[in-house]
Amino acid sequence: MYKVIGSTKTRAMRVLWAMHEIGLEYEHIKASAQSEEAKLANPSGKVPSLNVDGVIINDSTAIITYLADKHGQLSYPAGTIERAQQDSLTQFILDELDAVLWTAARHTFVLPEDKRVKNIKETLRWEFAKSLNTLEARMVEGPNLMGKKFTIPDIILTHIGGWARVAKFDVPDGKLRDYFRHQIKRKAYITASTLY
Ligand SMILES: N[C@@H](CCC(=O)N[C@@H](CS)C(=O)NCC(=O)O)C(=O)O
Repeated sequence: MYKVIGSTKTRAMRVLWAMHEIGLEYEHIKASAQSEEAKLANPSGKVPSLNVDGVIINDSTAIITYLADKHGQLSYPAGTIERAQQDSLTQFILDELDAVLWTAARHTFVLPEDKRVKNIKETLRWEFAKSLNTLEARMVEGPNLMGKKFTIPDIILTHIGGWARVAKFDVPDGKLRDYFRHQIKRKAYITASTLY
């Protein structure tokens, strides 16, 4: 039995979305970051975690990759060129977009106030915009990042699109906006995003 630990308002949303795309049964522990339940699964107190028959996996990308490989969906098989290209997109999105939004969040409400750097957001917004341009240049004919096949980086990127909107990081009109509009119509996304 799978147990997803982490509220929908966090990166746990990525895991819940993947669960619904694959069609898996799971229990949802709607724990906040730094709650007792989160700390039981991960000493850092971060969410999400996945409990697989008593064994814990931390990190949304590690969890989704495990589920995708195990159930043969949302991913090209390991050892293929397509998988290498898919992983390359995943790493770019994590390094250049997820990390930037996370740094903005840390300096807004996560770090103790005396550790926050003021005015860091201006630089982060600039970096984010630059990375969106790079990503657009890498995009192939869709509707997904890897073309016809919907894969792991689509989940991560689309989640980041929603996060950017909430954090007021601009996504200008263009290929990526159209891409986000398309992805958020997926049934599994809508189902997962209405869980609390
Ligand atoms: N790379 C990790 C990041 C996990 C993470 O930072 N989660 C946030 C919530 S989305 C969290 O728990 N933050 C609380 C903290 O850092 O104290 C993942 O993708 O799961």
